[in-house]
Order: sequence, then structure tokens, then C-alpha cells
Amino acid sequence: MSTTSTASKNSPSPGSHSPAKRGIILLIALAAALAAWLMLPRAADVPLTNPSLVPVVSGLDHPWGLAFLPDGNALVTERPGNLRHITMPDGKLSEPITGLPDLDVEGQGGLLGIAIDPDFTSNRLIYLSFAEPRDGGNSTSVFRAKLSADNGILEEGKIIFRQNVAAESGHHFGSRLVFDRDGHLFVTTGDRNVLRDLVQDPSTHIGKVIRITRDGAPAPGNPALPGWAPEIWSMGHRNIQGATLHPETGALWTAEHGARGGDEINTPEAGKNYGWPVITYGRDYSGEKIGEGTAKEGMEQPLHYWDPSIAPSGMAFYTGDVYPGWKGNLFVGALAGQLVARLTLDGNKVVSEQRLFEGRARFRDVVQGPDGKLYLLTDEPGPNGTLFVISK
Ligand SMILES: [Ca+2]
Repeated sequence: MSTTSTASKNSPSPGSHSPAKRGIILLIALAAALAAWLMLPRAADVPLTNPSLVPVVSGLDHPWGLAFLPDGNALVTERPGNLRHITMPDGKLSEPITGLPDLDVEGQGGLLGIAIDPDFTSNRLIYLSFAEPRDGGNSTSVFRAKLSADNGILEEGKIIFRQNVAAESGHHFGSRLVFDRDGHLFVTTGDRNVLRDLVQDPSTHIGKVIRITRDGAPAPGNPALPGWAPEIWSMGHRNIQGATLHPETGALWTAEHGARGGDEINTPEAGKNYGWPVITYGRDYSGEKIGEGTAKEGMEQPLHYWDPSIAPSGMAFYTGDVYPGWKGNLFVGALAGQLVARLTLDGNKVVSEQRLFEGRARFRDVVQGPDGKLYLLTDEPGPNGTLFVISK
């Protein structure tokens, strides 16, 4: 008798296990079930499926930029040339704040981006980007001023940055303002439509991300490459109307309008060239091909692009806990697309897109409030421009 046959004789037949073995199998099954249960999405991870829009302020005229003050109230720019204070959470809207510079309110131009000084509590400084009337037309400029204690007047106003080429154009001014973690100010610009050929000229501020100190000087750490104007951070941009910092890395993320197709998300890095108008995923509005294709040595690829275009404007990362499953997502307001894109990310890769509020309005800006809620501005003429908050 072989060892094998003896063993097989004494072993339980297949399918029937000893009580001890059955116990172990049961334990393994329970452990597997527990592991599966632990991997199930928590309620907080299941993305909110049916968000709604609740108006906070109505009666706005083409609102463009929203910024929260340290006390929880907010300031809003209206493109036709008003800056107003909003008392939160009831949404009481002030009369226009006085002391603005001369604006060129034309086409896409007027009063645009807004940023609050990181030390606002002690210095009350705010920053506004705007279309400034200039010899030769207009250009994007940045104004700094002190907001009076009663929030009614801008004092000690000073223009700290001027795009160094003006154009007769009502198009492509940029322009968002974002402070980086070193306390320097990013200013996004555009190609003015008629100055497309200057975007690849690094001596001009046309189609660039600009980075300046709070006084408007070139910021320390700018690339300052040969031939580059010292205020330039990155080049090769068409018209950047969305910008925000990544909440973990602190890196700048931007949204840029393409022509017909080719809207882009980029993470502009110092000294890099983002390709416009040499490479793009879009075509001209006429249907004509633009540039040389979609890729070229020495030019960066977008992180994400839209074709057809949605016309992306303001954007924000969501870091709060109010909306289940949205933490870490990037929200991008769209004008022509009339939607808010919720982008799910894996690091720097966009892995999925959900389109919220489609057809409801042209969404100009997206900002997270200090209450952990997302606020949206709609680009509608007065009195239909509205500040909404997203509700669960
Ligand atoms: Ca590009």
C-alpha cells in the first residue's frame, strides 16, 4: 500500500472538510466580506448626484470675479465697471465701491479678476485686473488699492502692472489673479485676438502667465530666460480666464479658451511654452487649420482639452466636506457650454468629467467659500447676473 493511497483513504472526501478546516474557511470568507465592505464607498464618497443652485445675490450685471474676505463677506466685480461688497450669508449687495481706475468697457473688456492680499487683515489691500484704455487701444492691467474700513472706497490706488503691448481689440484680456504660496501674484493674460503673432515673442506680455510681487516688480524665482520679459512665468497661451492653486501641491492650474475646439487645462510651469498658436487641438472659427498640429518638441501638452469647446472660465478645486464625493475634484465654469464641469483627477490626470447644471447659464466663476460651499457667478446682463451657491 502506498503512502499516497493511505493518505487518501484517511482524508475526507472532496467537498467535505473537517470542522477545524470549515472554521478556517468561514473565517477567510468573513475576512473577505469585511474587506469588500471596507472597500465599499462610504456615504461621503458617493458623489452627490442631484445638486441644485440656490441664488444668493441677484441683480448683477455680467459678474466676472468673486473673492471672499477674511471676515467671510465677499467682493464681486461686474465687467461693465463695478466692484461691490456682499454681506454674507444673506447676500446684501452694496452700492458700487468708488475709486476704480479708468476702464475700457468693450467686448470682453472691463473690470475682470480680483484677488485679496494674503495679509488683508492688516493691510486691507485688494488687486483688480481690468482692460485699461491705452495709447494704441487697450490692454490688461492690474490695479492695487486699499479698501476703506467701511468697504465703500478704494484708497491709495496704484496701477502695478501693464501689459507691454496695447491693441485695438475687445477680445482676449485674460484675466485671473491668483496669489501663490510665496505671496506673489499670478496674472493671466490673452493674445488680444489681433496679436496672436506676439504670443511666441517672449519680450511681450501677450499670451503669457505673469508673476509679479505685490508692488508689481518681477517676482523672485521667475525664469528670466534670455529674451524673456522678467515678469513672465510661462508663455504660449491663448486666453486664460480660469486659474487656481492646487490645494496640496500649491501649483498653478489654468483653464484657457481655444478657438473652435482646443480649450485646455494646463499646469503652467516656470519657463515653459504651452504652444499657442503653433500647436492646438482646435481650428479657427472659419474652419481653417491653426499652426503646425497638436504637438511639437519644446512645447507642452495640455493636461486636458475639450473639443468641441465649452469656453472655460473661472475654476476651483473643492476641498470641503459639504458635498459628498466631491473632495479633490476640479470645478470649471463654462460660458458657451453653459455648464460646470466636475473633473475627477488622479494626480495630474483627468480621469472623468461630469457636466453639472447644463443649459442653466453661462458660468463665469467658481469659488469655494469659507463655509465649504461652492459659489458660482453667471455671466448674464443686469439684472440677471446671479451669484448662486450649490446646495445638496
Ligand atoms: Ca496649449
